Amino acid sequence: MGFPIMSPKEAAAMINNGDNLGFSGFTASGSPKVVPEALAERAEKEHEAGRPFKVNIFTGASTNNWADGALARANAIGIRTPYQNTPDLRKRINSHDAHYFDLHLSELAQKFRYGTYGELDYAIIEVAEVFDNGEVILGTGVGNVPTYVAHAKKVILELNAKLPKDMYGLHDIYMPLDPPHRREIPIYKPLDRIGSPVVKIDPSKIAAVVHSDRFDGIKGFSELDDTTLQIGANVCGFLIGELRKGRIPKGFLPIQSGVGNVANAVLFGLGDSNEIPQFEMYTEVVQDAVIELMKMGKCKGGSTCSLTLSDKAESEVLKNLDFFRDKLVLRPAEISNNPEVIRRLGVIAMNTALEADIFGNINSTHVVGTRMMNGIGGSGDFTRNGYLSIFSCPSVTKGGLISNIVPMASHIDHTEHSVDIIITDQGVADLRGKDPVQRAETIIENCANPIYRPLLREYLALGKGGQTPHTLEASLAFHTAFKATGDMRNVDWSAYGF
Ligand code: 0RQ
Repeated sequence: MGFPIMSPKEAAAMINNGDNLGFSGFTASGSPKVVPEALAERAEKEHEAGRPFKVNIFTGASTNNWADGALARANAIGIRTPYQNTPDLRKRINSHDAHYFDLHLSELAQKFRYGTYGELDYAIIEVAEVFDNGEVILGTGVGNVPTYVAHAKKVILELNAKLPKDMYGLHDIYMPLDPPHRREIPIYKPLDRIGSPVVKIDPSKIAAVVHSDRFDGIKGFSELDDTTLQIGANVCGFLIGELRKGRIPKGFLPIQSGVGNVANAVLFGLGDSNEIPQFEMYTEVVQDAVIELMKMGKCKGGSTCSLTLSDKAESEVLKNLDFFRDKLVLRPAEISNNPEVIRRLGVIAMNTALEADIFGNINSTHVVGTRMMNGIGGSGDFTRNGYLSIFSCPSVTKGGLISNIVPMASHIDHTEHSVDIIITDQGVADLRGKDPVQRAETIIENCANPIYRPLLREYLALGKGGQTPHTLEASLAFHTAFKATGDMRNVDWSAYGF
């Protein structure tokens, strides 16, 4: 291999204060590990010497504790987009040390190509293999790699010894032309392959190859509790009902499922149900549950942007690639999350909400309307374009101090126009074809926790007309009560003159 081999520290030393960096991967999967960690150490030393040092980081989605975590602890992140989920970075975002803008994941690559965010100084890319002609086999996540390597002045590769060379053939790398030349993206079935198994990098751009040998470092899921299991059962019951009514075709439709314990429970529920036929996924993350469903034969295969697997499941997949190769297609984020393809395939989109309001608007991102949690991620790409768009969440959080069903969402990521179904541990609210008051009634009676139903009914009754009968001065009364007393149940309508 004719490329310069460097230590993480040497590679990090090439990066300058204020540089724009593009990272590989999507979630912790496929994100660079050793170079960002070395960069964070360098930033700490620069800060100790009284010199400013921050970099702007563009990724596929969230990363890992060696990248977002270490760089945030070192206060070395200037601009950050499009998604994150690391506690240390969350703190920096909410204190404005890091300037985060929250973006639909499908949009970042093309916005880069349109020139919206300027140039990339370095792309830092984890690979399973690099060839002398500059072609690389990627690892467990693709994200925005094709665009980043095409638009970076220089590329640093992390060659990860944990990734087998026979990952060749898992990836399907395709970059659409930009308007006005863009044509249809020719995916007609979830597992269609339309691109190349490798990413082609101009060899003259490869400034360093750095060796690494780390798994993605993703923890397994916690035991499913009763609430999560009930949500999973309610989602499955709803889907079976749609199947029986013929509103989902007998052969089923491709599924997208978000990350987290609820998503995992839903997938296990689908696996347990005899009535749900074998299905495919068109999704952005494949979690442990999907791997189990593939082994059972319930899931025939999945198109995804990443294998967001625990280290145990990752190791199992990498050791059994012959079994998984024809069941997995790893695509760039702008294709895995592409609105055109999602609409064409009729994807059933299933995502998690922080809170839903009684009229069907969803807050996925902001705790009590102000503090960023993670970001919208791909939930908007799928929700707006899915055949069926489902949101689930527990009916209450923190032992009942918080109702996840509120009069008015304190921040809105997905509007009433995009949300078909809301599901909690209490039941299912089918919002399709209902006006705002009908939606409110079904959400309160089917999804709200019984301890909050009387308060929500009272709020709805306060409304004095209009198609969406909000009482604006009282619309955030639940959140106000929570901020004042730590318990949303302490709403006092008399404080609003009622
Ligand atoms: O707090 O960590 O202190 O216990 O929020 O809540 O119930 O564990 O749910 O892990 O599935 O995350 C929406 C954040 C849910 C996630 C969100 C508190 C709660 C807990 C987490 P603790 P849970 P999950 C695919 C699609 C947006 C992106 C997306 C998410 C913590 O699903 O980021 O969908 N979605 N992407 O106690 C205050 C409320 C709360 C609340 C929960 N109403 N108010 N706190 N919590 N509800 C992935 C990608 O795009 C890559």
